[in-house]
Amino acid sequence: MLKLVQFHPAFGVRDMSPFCLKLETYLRMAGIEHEVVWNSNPRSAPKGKLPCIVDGDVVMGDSSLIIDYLKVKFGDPLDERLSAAH
Ligand SMILES: N[C@@H](CCC(=O)N[C@@H](CS)C(=O)NCC(=O)O)C(=O)O
Repeated sequence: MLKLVQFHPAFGVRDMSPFCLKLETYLRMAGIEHEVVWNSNPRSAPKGKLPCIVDGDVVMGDSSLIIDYLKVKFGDPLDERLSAAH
């Protein structure tokens, strides 16, 4: 199963990083099955920052690049019905 690596929850917030929060929210809204892995050491991530994902042999950082990758792999259930006008 796809793993989302992100910081631990803190101060009642799921993740203090807006990038982690964005990506986890995307995964949940898009209905992509995933497992969250808590990690407080971003140095272990490919770009030295979190979030990152581990999807089989693919290890990828940067929330925007990850969402692009997820759209190619799983389709775009949130925005696929939108046109340039809507
Ligand atoms: N462009 C990246 C930014 C990720 C990022 O800046 N993550 C921060 C937390 S908000 C981080 O891991 N910082 C650790 C550090 O710089 O040591 C993304 O969209 O995922």
